[in-house]
Amino acid sequence: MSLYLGLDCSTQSLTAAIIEADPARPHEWRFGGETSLVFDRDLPEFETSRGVLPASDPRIAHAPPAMWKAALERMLRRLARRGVDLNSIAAISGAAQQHGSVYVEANGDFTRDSSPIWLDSSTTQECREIETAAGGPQRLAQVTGSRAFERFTAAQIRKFWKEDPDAYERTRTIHLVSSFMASLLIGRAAPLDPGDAAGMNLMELASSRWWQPALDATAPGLRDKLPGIVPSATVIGTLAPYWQTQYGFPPARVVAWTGDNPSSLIGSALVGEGQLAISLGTSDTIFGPMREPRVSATGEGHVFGAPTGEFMGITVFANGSLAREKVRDMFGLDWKQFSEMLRDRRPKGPRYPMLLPWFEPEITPHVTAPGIVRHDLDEGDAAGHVRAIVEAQMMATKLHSQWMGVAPTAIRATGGASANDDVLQVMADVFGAPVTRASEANTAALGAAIRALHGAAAAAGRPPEWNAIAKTDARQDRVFHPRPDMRAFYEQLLPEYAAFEARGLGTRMKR
Ligand code: XUL
Repeated sequence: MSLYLGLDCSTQSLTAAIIEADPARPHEWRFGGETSLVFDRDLPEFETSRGVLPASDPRIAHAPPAMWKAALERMLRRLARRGVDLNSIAAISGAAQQHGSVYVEANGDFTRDSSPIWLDSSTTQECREIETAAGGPQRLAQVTGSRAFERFTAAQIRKFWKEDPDAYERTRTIHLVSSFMASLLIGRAAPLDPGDAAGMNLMELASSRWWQPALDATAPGLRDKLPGIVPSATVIGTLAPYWQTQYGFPPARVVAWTGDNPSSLIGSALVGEGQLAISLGTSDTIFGPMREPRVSATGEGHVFGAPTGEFMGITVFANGSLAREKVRDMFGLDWKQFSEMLRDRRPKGPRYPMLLPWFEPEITPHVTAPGIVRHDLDEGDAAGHVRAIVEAQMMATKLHSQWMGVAPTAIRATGGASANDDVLQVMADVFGAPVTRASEANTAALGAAIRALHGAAAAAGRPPEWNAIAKTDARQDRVFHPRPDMRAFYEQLLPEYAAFEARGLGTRMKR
């Protein structure tokens, strides 16, 4: 038996998942367990809150790259000390929060101590400049898969170049979190994969190559500072001698890292068009595989590369777990009480209480000035708020994923909050489709382990079929079916919610 290690460097934690497989029968792999380091708790010296550095401007969201580096060291040490049979580790891959950028000098020092991450929304000006210079938002979306978005790396790089041109000049390589972590593993600059590179507004989706008009629109000399782009299944090197001498790891193969969302696609067993997953994490995301890149005309979502070599569509909502936690804390509830309130409250009357979930700047729809917006909802109504926040999130998810053109017959739920049965029941009712929850909570880390296995087998000349290797343990699945009365109710409520959202946007600065 060989072991395959998948790492996920997310916003708040670093997780390692292990699967075991006989390399001759890769599709019969078994889950071997996972372990996590939580940045705020386990690396308190970096003083982050939910993995983010404190900032007085709510639009700024940075994290220290030295924290991700320290977490990787700590995780590999932990695996070595916990008696994992290191010599059996055949391959390693990983996933990371998307868009965040790491600026490194030729000697490995950082030219920027803090990395802008996906929660940053401070680059509206740079987005407009890039869109204009690259031929307009439609053109940029057609070629790169997305209009310019604040958190996408191009706008962040442009802002850095404008604010600190000397430090930009000194920067040898601009990595994404994924290629930065992979570089630490192989001991030299690692390339990107098309899944994560598509989150920069700089790559031509059709060819997986850097697109010169977008590079020119972003900052001078950028081409020379970017890593290469290789197919996701590429073995990019072996574990560097440091890890071998320090902890006794073998020279295991390292497969290119990707973004957490492309990785979750594999960890959620989504390889055929028409399947969708909803991940309830720091951000809520809805995503699914796409054979051909169909770009959102309204700018609601993005197309990224998928680890299978095809594409994926995704819409991201910044106010995910954070908004659910805000409502829980506003009324001093625990999760059990939150769930009970969600379960008990039945819709009644023509005036239905609603809430817009914009506690922090929102990505979809674009909201730069956050704040609570209520409709027929009393400030002191705890149960009303609990129901309204979850319903609003699910209705927004449905509304803003219609551009993908997929009417899902089944939805796979992942992410921390998918552990909550009552949240998944609302999801099934709003979407009018059965929702399946798999047993493995961290689909990005699992997807990375599966990608390590796939990449190693492909390098040995036996690439496994994706639909045979990307699987979950169906015996552990739990399915939530839509309730006919609630499904009908939400079908009626959806246009009302859409109108409420449009009114809310009028007062909350839409793009
Ligand atoms: C994707 C996005 C988030 C991060 C979260 O576009 O911004 O889902 O990847 O880690």
